[in-house]
Amino acid sequence: MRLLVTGGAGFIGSNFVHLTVRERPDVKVTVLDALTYAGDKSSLSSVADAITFVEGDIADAALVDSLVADADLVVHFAAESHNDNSLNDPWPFVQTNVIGTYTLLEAVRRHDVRYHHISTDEVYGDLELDDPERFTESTPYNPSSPYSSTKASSDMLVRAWARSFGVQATISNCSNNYGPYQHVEKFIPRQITNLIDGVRPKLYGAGLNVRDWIHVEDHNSAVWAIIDGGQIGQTYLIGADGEVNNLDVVRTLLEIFGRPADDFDHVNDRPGHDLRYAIDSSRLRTELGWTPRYTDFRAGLEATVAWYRENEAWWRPVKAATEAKYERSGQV
Ligand code: NAD
Ligand code: TDX
Repeated sequence: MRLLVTGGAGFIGSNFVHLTVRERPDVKVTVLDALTYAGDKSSLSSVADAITFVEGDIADAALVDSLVADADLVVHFAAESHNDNSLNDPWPFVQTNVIGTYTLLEAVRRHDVRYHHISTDEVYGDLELDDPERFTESTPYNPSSPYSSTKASSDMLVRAWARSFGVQATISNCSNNYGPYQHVEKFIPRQITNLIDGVRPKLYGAGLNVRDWIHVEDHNSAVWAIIDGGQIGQTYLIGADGEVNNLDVVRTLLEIFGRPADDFDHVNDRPGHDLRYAIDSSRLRTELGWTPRYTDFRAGLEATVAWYRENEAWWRPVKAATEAKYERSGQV
């Protein structure tokens, strides 16, 4: 099978490529990635000989057409992915997440290629802390940020292209991922690398916002389960029952680093900050028999801390610039 992975030099995409090379030797992988600030080719260095890497933009229609023409399956991870950036400058989010997805959809339509669309639970908006309901495949869309609204837009395009043009598509909406190769702008790696540097973690507001954490390996095993057995035209929610509030994440990290429980700073809250995400992944579990393997969050965090300790050469070059960007935006 010839597989085109967009965004394969990013966090989840690079982990997906590693998993695929490891477990699916019959799959011929091509990665298309623009190597934006969030992409790093070195995330793929250990599999470089096993894949083809193309540097390019998913909104480049001619390039996308030629790559899709040579593929049996497209898995689309590429996106502008960080909420804080989307508040400072929304345009790249519209360009990549909306126009880029449109460009891919037109190509898979022309060449009748199977397409899997990677999306987020943020398209559903947020929940109250005490709401007994969780997001399901039928929860109405209600995105809050420029990031999540462009992801919601891209999902809508996929649904329309599937229904109107018969594109062979599936969609997955996953909760917050953590694990190796995540950019240090994101919450968990930002705090881990701060702690390695002896800097206090930075909590937005009171820190009571809840995220439904899933290890990136579990996200990617679910994506393969959907590719293998998912119904065309269907949406699947991916989650591992990992609800934790940000304050507890920081406290656990402080414990792992042997630091006092109050050794962190409260900083300015994110405007429009979603309160809680929570996923009901029953469809994925009952229909496709998927189960997560990394269900011990503390153990997963310890392994992630170890990875950042052992791979300083990977993150160190972008740490100072990332913190400078936070300084400039006033979100210190
Ligand atoms: P990331 O920011 O780490 O990586 C994005 C990758 O896409 C980078 O390699 C970047 O260079 C590439 N890219 C950006 N614009 C491009 C363009 N125009 N053309 C080609 N490549 C481009 O993101 P991530 O956290 O790995 O997220 C991957 C996907 O998963 C996204 O679609 C995101 O919405 C979705 N998602 C992420 C999470 C999460 O917790 N990180 C959760 C659910 C869904
Ligand atoms: O320094 C910080 N301090 C802090 O308290 C940062 C960077 C974040 N936070 C908070 C904000 C959120 O409540 O931590 C939580 C997680 O923040 P992010 O890592 O920025 O993730 P989030 O905004 O929840 O979005 C993530 O999950 C869904 C991904 O970035 C998205 O791509 C994905 O769709």
